[in-house]
Amino acid sequence: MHGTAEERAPRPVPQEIRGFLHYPGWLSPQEQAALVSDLRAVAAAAPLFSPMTPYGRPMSVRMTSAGRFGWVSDLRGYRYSETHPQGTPWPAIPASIRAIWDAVLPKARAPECCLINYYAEGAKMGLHQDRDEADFTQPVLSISLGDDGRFRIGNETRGGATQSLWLRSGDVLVMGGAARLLYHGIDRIAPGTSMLLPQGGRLNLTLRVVR
Ligand SMILES: O=C(O)CCC(=O)C(=O)O
Ligand SMILES: [Mn+2]
Repeated sequence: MHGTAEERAPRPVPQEIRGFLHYPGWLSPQEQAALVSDLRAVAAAAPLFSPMTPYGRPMSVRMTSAGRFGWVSDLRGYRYSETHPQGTPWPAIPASIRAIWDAVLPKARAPECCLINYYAEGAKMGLHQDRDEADFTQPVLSISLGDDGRFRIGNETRGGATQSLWLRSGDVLVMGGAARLLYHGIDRIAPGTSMLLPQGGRLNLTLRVVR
């Protein structure tokens, strides 16, 4: 033991809910602050934008990405793109974020996209499936930072009973295996529940294997 600042609490054991694996408090407060600083650099190169749905309505969530591919949406549809709407390649996935994927999912392929969603007060994300990726054997890993978000889980088709849980700052959630194609979304965020982001709101990162 070194007795230095490097020590941290053991990583949490996952709680399973409908096949999703929830790791409450995976990241220490120091790790969360370091991620936010890395994300500021990503957003400086690839600014957050408000995607338009293919149906012509702006999403309430603002987005950007890091990695070889970023997720975009406009009147042409949902897809992965090698460039930001401003025309530039996406910045690399920060090593601090990649390290979480490697620690939680040592057997998975390398992530090719880190989608960054910013929820200001009032923003939400309707129930949807993540199915723009080519290989559904590969999980999606989600990291929550900032204010609490109420995450809703449905079924493999629209409708039916749903269940919800609060995702808090520092939580990691793995959507893989039988849960990979379950409908999910964010009902709402709870403003003022975290001091991590000076402007408030919630950041969610999803790491994805695209091809
Ligand atoms: O914000 C979240 O926790 C979920 C985000 C999500 O489902 C997505 O970006 O596809
Ligand atoms: Mn999703």
